Amino acid sequence: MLNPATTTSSSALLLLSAAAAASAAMGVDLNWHAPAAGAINNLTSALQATGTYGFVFNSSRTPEGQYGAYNWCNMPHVRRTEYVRPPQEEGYELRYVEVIQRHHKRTPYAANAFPVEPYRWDCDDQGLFYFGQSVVPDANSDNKSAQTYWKGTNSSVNPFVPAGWIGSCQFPQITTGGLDDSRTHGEDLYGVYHSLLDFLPSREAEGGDAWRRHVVYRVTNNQITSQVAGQLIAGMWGADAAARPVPLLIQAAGVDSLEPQYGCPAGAAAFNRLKSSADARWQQHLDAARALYAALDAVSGVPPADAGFHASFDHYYDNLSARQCHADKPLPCSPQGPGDCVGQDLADTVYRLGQWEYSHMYRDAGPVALRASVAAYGVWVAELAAHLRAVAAGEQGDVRYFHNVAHDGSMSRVLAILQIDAMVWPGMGSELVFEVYRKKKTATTGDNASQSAHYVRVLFGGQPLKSSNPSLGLMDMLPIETLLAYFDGLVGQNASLIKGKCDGSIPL
Ligand SMILES: *[C@@H]1O[C@H](CO)[C@@H](O)[C@H](O)[C@H]1NC(C)=O
Ligand SMILES: *[C@@H]1O[C@H](CO)[C@@H](O)[C@H](O)[C@H]1NC(C)=O
Ligand SMILES: *[C@@H]1O[C@H](CO)[C@@H](O)[C@H](O)[C@H]1NC(C)=O
Ligand SMILES: *[C@@H]1O[C@H](CO)[C@@H](O)[C@H](O)[C@H]1NC(C)=O
Ligand SMILES: *[C@@H]1O[C@H](CO)[C@@H](O)[C@H](O)[C@H]1NC(C)=O
Ligand SMILES: *[C@H]1O[C@H](CO)[C@@H](O)[C@H](O)[C@H]1NC(C)=O
Ligand SMILES: CC(=O)N[C@H]1CO[C@H](CO)[C@@H](O)[C@@H]1O
Repeated sequence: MLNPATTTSSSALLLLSAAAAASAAMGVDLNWHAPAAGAINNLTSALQATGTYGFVFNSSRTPEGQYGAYNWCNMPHVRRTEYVRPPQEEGYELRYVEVIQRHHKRTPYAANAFPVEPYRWDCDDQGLFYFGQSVVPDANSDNKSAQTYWKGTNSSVNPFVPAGWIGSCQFPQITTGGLDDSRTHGEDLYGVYHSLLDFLPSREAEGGDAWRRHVVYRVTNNQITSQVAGQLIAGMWGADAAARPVPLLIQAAGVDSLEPQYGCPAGAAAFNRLKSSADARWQQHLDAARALYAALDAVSGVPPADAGFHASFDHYYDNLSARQCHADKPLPCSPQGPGDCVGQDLADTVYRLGQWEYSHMYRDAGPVALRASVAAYGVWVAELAAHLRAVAAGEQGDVRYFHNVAHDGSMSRVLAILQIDAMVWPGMGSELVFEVYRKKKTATTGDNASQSAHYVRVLFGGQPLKSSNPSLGLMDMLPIETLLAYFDGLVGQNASLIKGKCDGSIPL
């Protein structure tokens, strides 16, 4: 059988050189540039500092006056109170907004449970609504479904006990606190893009029909993103959104670009390598953390041979932080020795190492950190680029606002591709906003302005994102052509480079 990778490689390479040449012609730099050196990507601080660099890990509420600071439980997003409007006298007119966010706080994944969990985690105060219903307009009123929801249960007969967490929640599911945060997030977005800027219509306009024309919501195949979307949309649009159905776009399992789920062996191999002994810096951090691992294993009962818990701090980080974000879930104690508990210092060290690991994987590991993310997330970037291109061409139709609800792996890869100067592990609800502005024609910009006067502002945590790549820099009113040339050079228009980068027929 012919190997499609081999047969496509010469045309794929042509695509690659064409894309790179077009970007070079624009003077756009496609290279990786190192992030700034700081405490997060300094292994000495990760291991030896105390506390968490002022980052919050124990509440969705960021202390008054500190909004914008990192809060793992509920990351900052755009809000009326902090939002910085572009200078109006310069004539910037907002044309399009695309948001990508991580879901809000949740129960841990089952895989992150310790062998014996000391307490239950119940979710009886909410239901996960799940049903099919006709959306044909006539049928909708006649044949509505019952409002059915999942109620976690266990049987007094079933002798099998689930591994890890015990309780009526799904592991994972968005907790009631996470639903509250999702709702506030939606209210805040409405506060900026309707109340402050009058860019989106009011909730009431045209009896609630106006906003539906202008907005699109998209989720991944992981149900927790739909759980967030339900509350977020109700937070944005109020009672009407809660009363009448709202579609959520979702791509097919196995190819979903938002999660991402499409197969990308070369990207996965590159990620695996930078998290292995082949990467000296990575191995050095695991070696340096031996004593920490021993202490954690002793309290949790996780076997030292458990590969998942010892390949990185991801599992310990998730297991501990999910508890601390929920006030009634204390840090765990050993089931063997009462009083032998995970202390806050130990948890804080795990949190610092988690930050170090994300900075390594997505930024510090070198050009491979950029290239692996480009392969693994290039399809979504090309989708975003297509939206931006349509806006610049005045062909976006009615859609003004596109909101993606995704995961930390999604956010991290976008941040890697944008080459954020100070990488963090994107916490719950973390948000990136791409705003497209058109500069109104004025006497000084001349008649040709409409052809080229679109600018992009990228906000992370509500503030303009600073990139280490000199072509992107502070992403505050970047000419749209620059960002498109950068994206096209890396992923190709319509993601033309990504299948090749994933199957190995185009070099990463
Ligand atoms: C890392 O942090 C340590 C301790 O604060 C400091 O001595 C060292 O200079 C830092 N390294 C770099 C590369 O900044
Ligand atoms: C949360 O952690 C901070 C330190 O990061 C601490 O000062 C504060 O008391 C903690 N809050 C709660 C409710 O435990
Ligand atoms: C409603 O369901 C019934 C079956 O119970 C079906 O015959 C009917 O066509 C449905 N009505 C509409 C409007 O879809
Ligand atoms: C303005 O547009 C005209 C017609 O499309 C073109 O000939 C001219 O070169 C443009 N000027 C600039 C400065 O781009
Ligand atoms: C990308 O896809 C769109 C829609 O199918 C098409 O119109 C456009 O020509 C394509 N662009 C390239 C460069 O292939
Ligand atoms: C801890 O986290 C890992 C990774 O998310 C997960 O596989 C495991 O089940 C979790 N264990 C507990 C007890 O939460
Ligand atoms: C494993 C588990 O959750 N067991 C619970 C099943 O429900 C009974 C009450 O009906 C609880 O007592 C068990 O703890």
